[in-house]
Amino acid sequence: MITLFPDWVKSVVTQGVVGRAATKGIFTFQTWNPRDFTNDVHHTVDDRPYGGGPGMVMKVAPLRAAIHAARAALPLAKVVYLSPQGTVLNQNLVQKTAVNVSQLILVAGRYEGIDERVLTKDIDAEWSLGDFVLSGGEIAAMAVIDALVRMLPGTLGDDLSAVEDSFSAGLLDHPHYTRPPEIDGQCVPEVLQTGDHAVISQYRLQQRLGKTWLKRPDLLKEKVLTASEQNLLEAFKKDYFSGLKE
Ligand code: 4FV
Repeated sequence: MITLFPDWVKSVVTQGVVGRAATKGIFTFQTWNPRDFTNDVHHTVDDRPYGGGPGMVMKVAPLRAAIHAARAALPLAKVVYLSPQGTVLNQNLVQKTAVNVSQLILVAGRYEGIDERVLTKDIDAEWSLGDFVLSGGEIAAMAVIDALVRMLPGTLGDDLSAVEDSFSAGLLDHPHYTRPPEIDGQCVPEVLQTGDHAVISQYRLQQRLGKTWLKRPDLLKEKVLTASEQNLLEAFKKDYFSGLKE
């Protein structure tokens, strides 16, 4: 990652599931700081924008030199700049990248952004975390790292976890419960306590279909349902609407 805040980023990336994956050698993580590629006494990495206006812009030379150093270490890398103008990240993009990209250089901007000449000459792709503005690209870059690394074999205790995530198979995730079986008058659905895995699997698929219908109908429009899935969803809707009438 190209960042002006390597220590902060390292303190995050070395934690939790992602940190353990790095320890296990499932992926390696390095940072390059444009400030280390400056030649002036103040280690200047930003300057005022041509044409006037608020804020500062990241200068070409230090950023380009940092990207070149990263490319020298990772010659096969795809160079991605995190910005609100990029392709909005989703699970499809994460899965495609996890399968096809072995080296990734994530460029985290600060200030008002980077000089456009870096964008046109040094960047292969622009990705966005969403339609909002952050103070720096690091949080977006760390989100990309987290989403990617958990897709790598061996990162999650059970690689199946990533398979059944929200958005896998184009559906939201099913509800989750754990002990106790009843608390504050709230019970765990009986079906989950039967130990009948076929029935449980059907229940969970129905919940995924129903939740997606309720919360993200746009995803459902993209998905061709099997006859069995359609029946499960219709039964979910029937229960849902009869519950509304009570
Ligand atoms: C952003 C986003 C984002 C814009 C100017 C960093 C900031 C500052 N990055 N998805 N949304 N970046 O807001 O990725 O340099």
